[in-house]
Amino acid sequence: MKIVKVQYQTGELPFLEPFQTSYGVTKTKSFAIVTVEDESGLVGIGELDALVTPDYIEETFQTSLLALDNWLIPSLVGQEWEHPKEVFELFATTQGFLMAKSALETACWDLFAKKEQSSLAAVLKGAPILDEAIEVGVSIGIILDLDSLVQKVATYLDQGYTRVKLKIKPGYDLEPLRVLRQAFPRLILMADANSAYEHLDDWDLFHQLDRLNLAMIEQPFAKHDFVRHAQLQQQLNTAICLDENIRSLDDAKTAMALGSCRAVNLKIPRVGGIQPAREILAYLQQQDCLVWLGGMYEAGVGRAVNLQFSAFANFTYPGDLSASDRYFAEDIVTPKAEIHRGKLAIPQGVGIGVTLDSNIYKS
Ligand code: OSB
Ligand code: MG
Repeated sequence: MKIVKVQYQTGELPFLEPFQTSYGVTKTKSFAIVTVEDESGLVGIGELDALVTPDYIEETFQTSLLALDNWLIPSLVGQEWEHPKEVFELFATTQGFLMAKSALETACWDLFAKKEQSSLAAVLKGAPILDEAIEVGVSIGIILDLDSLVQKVATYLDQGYTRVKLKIKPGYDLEPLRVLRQAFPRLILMADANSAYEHLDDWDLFHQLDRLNLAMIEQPFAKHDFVRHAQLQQQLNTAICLDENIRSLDDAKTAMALGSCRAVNLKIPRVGGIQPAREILAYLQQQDCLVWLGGMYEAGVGRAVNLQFSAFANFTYPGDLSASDRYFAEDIVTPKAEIHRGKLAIPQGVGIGVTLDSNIYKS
């Protein structure tokens, strides 16, 4: 196949409520929808999910667009490829910009699956997909008022979410987690620190968290620090889960070699696309590491990619793959991801299974 034309358009969706992490507060979702067109005029779509600030990773929405314009789109247009698993390699001379690469790469997978008249999940699996829906979890931002926090969690549990992740930061950690554990003794509960801890003094805190029966503690330390995560993992019964650290298969190998974690939050945009994600998944599963799918507050296109990938991967642990209405009043695709009895339906159409609404760039 050959991509002859690439276009993108940017948009914004306001969050229903601000979302606070140890990095700060986010109020709107910025996204770009990328379209790739082949010689026959068939079009695939992908979503850029880079954040506007360089806190979670170095790449930002603006630098992603710069990389798309200057290096990535020119590397893709006019090149022959047989299968989308080859597309990530076309970007090899450009370092970094994994989220921009993912937007293009996932669009090529959508295009290929559409050409095959198959769902993306079935193309990835090489077999029909039998499941119709997948179990999902929810990521909850910092809510200082603990009664409101308990209320919020209760609402999500009513909607059927089967796992709750709470964002923590120094000064907002043990207490809210204790309160949640007391209110919901059997809840599958985990914490995500987004790299907020650094000092040895914090280690006492982790020993206290270790007694709360958390499913895992995500990314306590800095994003390139494998050694300290390994030292902490050795001391805890609770699994450490890495997010920011894992950008490539090499990172996954480093983490396994050092014992830095027992779980990984895998995000397609963070590792550069579907092909790198499935290679990392296969390697980590073979290492008996628990892998689950994370999120980047995706709009409808990115959310559909995550659903297709989940349908293929058969994750054993529910991901941060909530319904569209967990974040947004409106979305940009049909059908919207909706929760029914704790599960999201896998869209049944070809490719990523959803179509773009015509008014998507209204903001
Ligand atoms: O750390 O997992 C994270 C969102 C943006 C950047 C980093 C993270 C997150 C989330 C939200 O936790 C997950 C989601 O519901 O999309
Ligand atoms: Mg995280």
